[in-house]
Formats: sequence, C-alpha cells, structure tokens
Amino acid sequence: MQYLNEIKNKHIAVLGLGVTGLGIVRFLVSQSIQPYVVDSRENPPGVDWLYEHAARLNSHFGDLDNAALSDCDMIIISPGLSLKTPAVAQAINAGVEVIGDVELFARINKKPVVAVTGSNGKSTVVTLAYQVLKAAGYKVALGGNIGTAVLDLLDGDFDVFVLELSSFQLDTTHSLKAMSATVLNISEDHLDRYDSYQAYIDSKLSIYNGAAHLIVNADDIQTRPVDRTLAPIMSFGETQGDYHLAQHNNEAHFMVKGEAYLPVSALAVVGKHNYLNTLAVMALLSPFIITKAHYKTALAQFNGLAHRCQFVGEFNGVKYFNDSKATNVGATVAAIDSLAGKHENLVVIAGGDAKGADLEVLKPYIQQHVKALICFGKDGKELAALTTKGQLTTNMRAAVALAKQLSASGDIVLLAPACASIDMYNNYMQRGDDFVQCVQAVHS
Ligand code: UMA
Ligand code: ADP
Repeated sequence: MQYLNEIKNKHIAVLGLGVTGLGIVRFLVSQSIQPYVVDSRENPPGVDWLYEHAARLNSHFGDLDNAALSDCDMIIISPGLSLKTPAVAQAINAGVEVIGDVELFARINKKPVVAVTGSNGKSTVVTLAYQVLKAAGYKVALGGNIGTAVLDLLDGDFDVFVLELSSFQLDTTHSLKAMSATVLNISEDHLDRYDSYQAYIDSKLSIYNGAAHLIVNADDIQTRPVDRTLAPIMSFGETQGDYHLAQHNNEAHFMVKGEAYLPVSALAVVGKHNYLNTLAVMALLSPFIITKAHYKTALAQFNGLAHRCQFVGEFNGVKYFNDSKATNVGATVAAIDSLAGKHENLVVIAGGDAKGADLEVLKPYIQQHVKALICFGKDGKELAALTTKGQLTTNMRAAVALAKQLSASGDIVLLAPACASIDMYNNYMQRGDDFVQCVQAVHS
C-alpha cells in the first residue's frame, strides 16, 4: 500500500458521511490516517458511528461554504455530491485534488476488477457475475453502487472484485484499470446532474479507460468506446455480437462465439433483458476459468433481485409485479417489453421524480401494451398527460385501488415508475414495499 505512505501527512477531507463516506473514514483510520470529516447535512447518516468510533476526528456538519475545503490537500468526495457544488468547485479552482472512493481503491488495489456500468441492469449483472465466480471457486467481493463501499472490501482476502459503478462514481475515478469492463446500455437518466445527455454518456464510457477487455452492447451504439484501439472489444446483443441469442434444436440458446453454449431455460429468471444481462456476464467473465457446469449451477440458483420485476402475487386472475427499481424510462420500457402479452394487458403504475428525462420515449410502448397508466408523485401529471389512458392519483394506496378497479382476469398490474422515489420515499425499496403492502391490503 505504497500510495498510502504518499498521502499519510496530507490534510485529507472526507466529504459526505453516508455509506461511501463511512467506508472512506473507516479505511483511512485503519491505516492511521486521520481525515477531516465534512457533510453539508447537520445530521448526516454516519454521525452516530463517527461519534462512537472516531470522535477525535475534526468534523464539520452543515453549510459547506464554512468548511474551509480549499485549505485541504485532497478531498475524497461521495457520489451523491456533484463536483459543481460551489464549495467543491472553489476548492478545485484552488488546486485541491478531488477524487472518489473508487479512485482511492484503484490506486491501492492490485487484484483483478470486473467493472460494470450502464443505465439499467448493473445490479443484476454484478450479482450474477458474483454468483458465477463463486460457483467457479473464486474468492470474490461484490461492491460499489450496489450498496457496499469499495473501501470496506479492501482488507478482505479476495481473488477478484466485481464492482457496480454509477456515472457519479466514474466522474471521480481515473486510474481503474479493470480486467474487464462494460457499459451495458445507455438511456436517459440523471439529467438533473449533467449538462447534457452526451456528458452522461461520456461519464459512462470512461469505465473503459485502461481496461484489458472491453464488452459493448452490439444493439446500443452509444456503449462503444470512442477510441476503438484501446483493447480487445467483445460484444453481446439480441441477435448479433460475439455473445447473442439464437434458436438451436427448437430452443432459444445463449450463443457464445458461434457455439450454442446453454439453453436460456438454464436461467431461473425470465425476460429478454435478463437473457441479455446473462450474455453480458458471460462476456465479462471470459478472462476467468469457468466451466459450463459452473454456469449451470449459478444460473439455476439465480432468483433475481428484489424490486426488479418481482412477482408479488395473483388476485382474481390478475398478476401483480413490483419493478420499483425502474427509476428511469429505459427500465420501464424493459419491464413493459418483458411482461407484455398479445393484447393491452398491462395496468402500469408510474411517477415520482423523472430527473429531467424525456418521458415521450414511453409513448409507443404505452400505446401498444398498456391498458391504463396510473400516475402520482412530482412528475405524475406530466406522465399522465402522455396518453389518453393516463389517470392521476395522489399516492400508492389510491393507485393500487384504481389498478384493481381497472384490471380484469388475465391482466398484469405493474409498478414500474420510470422515476426516482425521492419525492415521496426514502428510496426505491421503501416504495416497492409500500406497493406490496397496498396490494395485500386492497385484497384482504
Ligand atoms: N448528500 C448531502 N450532503 C453531503 C453528502 C451527501 O446532501 O455532504 C446527499 C446527496 O446529495 C444524496 C444523499 O446525500 O442525495 C446520499 O449521498 P451519498 O453520496 O452520501 O450516498 P452514499 O450513502 O454514500 O451512497 C452512495 C450511492 N448513492 C448515490 O450515489 C446517491 C449508493 O448508490 C451506493 O450504494 C453507495 O454510495 C456505495 O457505493 C445508491 C444510488 O441511488 C443506490 N445510486 C444512484 C443510482 O443507482 O441511480 C447513482
Ligand atoms: P441498475 O443497478 O442499473 O439500476 P438493476 O439490475 O437494479 O439495474 O435493474 C434496474 C431496473 O432495470 C429494473 O427495473 C430491471 O427490471 C431493469 N433492467 C434490468 N436489466 C435491464 C437491461 N439489460 N435493460 C433494461 N432494463 C433492465
């Protein structure tokens, strides 16, 4: 950990005391480095831990303009804060180095990293990759945007790190030289944080910098690196790419470089997007030693993640699905696509904070497959106005009651908000739980 010697005597600020900030503080303290801890909130989530375990550290909680950030040598910033935050921008102008926790991790870590970004499917792909590697006998760590701060993983005895990286994390990461890296897909998201859609795309593509194997989506040209000479590029896609889907002996298969590798029925979860996610995993893990038997075991055991097109129950012939993690338009399109039947069988509940996205993209899918679109939350009105099938309500309970009224046997009621939950809930999990409770309450 030679790099740590270089920074030992620096005045380092840890900016943000959520999951990331706590991971950074814990790590630095374990290395006998005493950071200055700052958060713009008076009472940040990690404050109790800090006072219990590291009360001696200097800290500042509240207005960042009074935090003297420009006097630091280095700021390790949390992903929830933009580099354009005035006090941070001022520090950058004053010559302070600002990095994220993933950058610090990259400067220290020597083990192979599998790095995954994209607008949708990241958590699914990293979880499946983790399970496949485990089935193959690797000691594997899983972290990043999925919920475990990367620095909390560094002291473990691991052969490989599988990291989910958000664009916010990539914005402050420059030295990650992944063994394999992918941008799964790109659709509009987080436009409230970027100057343009192109800036969001550029952030995602930076995951390829220094990577040994680049995995692109053959069906999404935006996922290709600008500099094609970087390293070997492999692709996955529905009908094209090194890893794709095709019929073999009258059964859909995962095709790997021309070979019918496994039938898609080997995967316990369904939906086209999950087949694509599996192809991405196969491409990402090609540098590792994994047999067909390992894949069979891991794919059969993978039950999908909570709040992602999760079956809630069937009531009076109507199936209810919770896709609360559909926090952007692309994910809602994927959910509609994978659950749509031959007629307009879907009653979709949507709404929340659209983060500045263009909602018009949903129109053709609503037109073709949706019977009713029930909306609420900050941008509910705008969503409901997309279609004559739109109806505005006030909250989840009212939305579920209306969905029950409007659906008939054979239909599907789908929570796929196309929006963040932050205007009404702590997070997408709480929103999904509320949906499940309301579905149960309305049928009890
Ligand atoms: N905040 C302040 N003041 C501060 C610091 C943060 O107001 O001084 C606010 C941020 O604006 C944000 C919230 O606090 O609204 C949380 O920010 P944070 O950076 O402290 O978040 P962490 O708790 O460290 O969690 C972050 C990721 N969150 C974000 O990027 C917003 C988590 O991803 C991630 O699991 C965790 O690090 C570990 O890597 C969550 C997420 O929502 C799931 N990610 C976004 C997404 O997936 O769309 C990008
Ligand atoms: P992320 O971590 O990128 O948010 P998740 O795996 O948690 O991705 O899935 C988020 C949402 O995107 C879910 O609603 C899920 O149904 C949908 N989804 C999963 N994989 C894909 C994909 N390959 N393309 C589009 N949508 C997807």
